[in-house]
Amino acid sequence: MAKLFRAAIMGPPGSGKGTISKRIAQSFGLQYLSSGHYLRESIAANTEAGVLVRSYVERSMLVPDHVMTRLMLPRLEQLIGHSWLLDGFPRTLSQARALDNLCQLDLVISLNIPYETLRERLSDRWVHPGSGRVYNMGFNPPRVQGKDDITREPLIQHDDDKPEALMARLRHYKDVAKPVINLYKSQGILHSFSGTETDRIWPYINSLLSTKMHTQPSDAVQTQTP
Ligand code: G5P
Ligand code: MG
Repeated sequence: MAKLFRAAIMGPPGSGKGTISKRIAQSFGLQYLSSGHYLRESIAANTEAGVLVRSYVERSMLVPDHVMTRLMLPRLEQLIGHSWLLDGFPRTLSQARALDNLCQLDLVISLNIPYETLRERLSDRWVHPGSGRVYNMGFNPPRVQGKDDITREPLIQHDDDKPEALMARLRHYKDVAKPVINLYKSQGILHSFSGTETDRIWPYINSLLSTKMHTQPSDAVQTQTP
């Protein structure tokens, strides 16, 4: 039986976590869990928890740790026996510790993308609210301008992708991510990738995962980052 593989991808808003996660899930057959997707799903359901979540996401603030762990950990518990990839969780040290209590990650990918690149990308980003499908008017535009490729419903721009919210998100991200990155560095599972284009970073991540997923931990090789 293939070895189980558990990974997480970290990076500031707009760094390409979602784009890269989808490529990883497709190429390596991992289950893909996105914290942003589950949050938007709970907002759309308009439950009591969803109303609370909305109040944070709309202000570009991190959702409290206990809400996040309650949203994510049960989903992971259901995936015992599967390989998976987490996008956007854990984001704080407290979330990372809660995850650690449930299982040990094999690998963490951290994306370092310059601020100017993030700003350009996010101001060009549109989503289909029903499904969470994301488009970029330059990088992956919809087939019909302003319309979702599958449903043809209108695309919208999230309030938290607008410039005033963005600057605050990026600053906050760095402060909160630092201890999480240090934790995974100390565990020897952190791999950082820097660059301005997803298509140039992707081959390095692809080759890292090919190596890691087909190698036992005892004979794992050290991977170069670009
Ligand atoms: P999310 O949904 O996790 P963010 O803010 O972390 O949101 P986001 O915006 O989803 O991150 P991403 O996934 O890192 O960005 O990037 P992406 O969507 O793949 O790419 C961004 C855009 O750039 C897309 O349009 C894409 O097509 C384009 N793109 C990608 N690569 C390239 C390229 O090479 N070139 C070009 N030109 N374009 C490219 O979280 C949302 C909110 O939920 C809460 C927070 O409030 C957060 O703000 N939240 C949490 N709160 C607490 N704890 C947690 N764990 C939380 N998780 C989420
Ligand atoms: Mg995302």
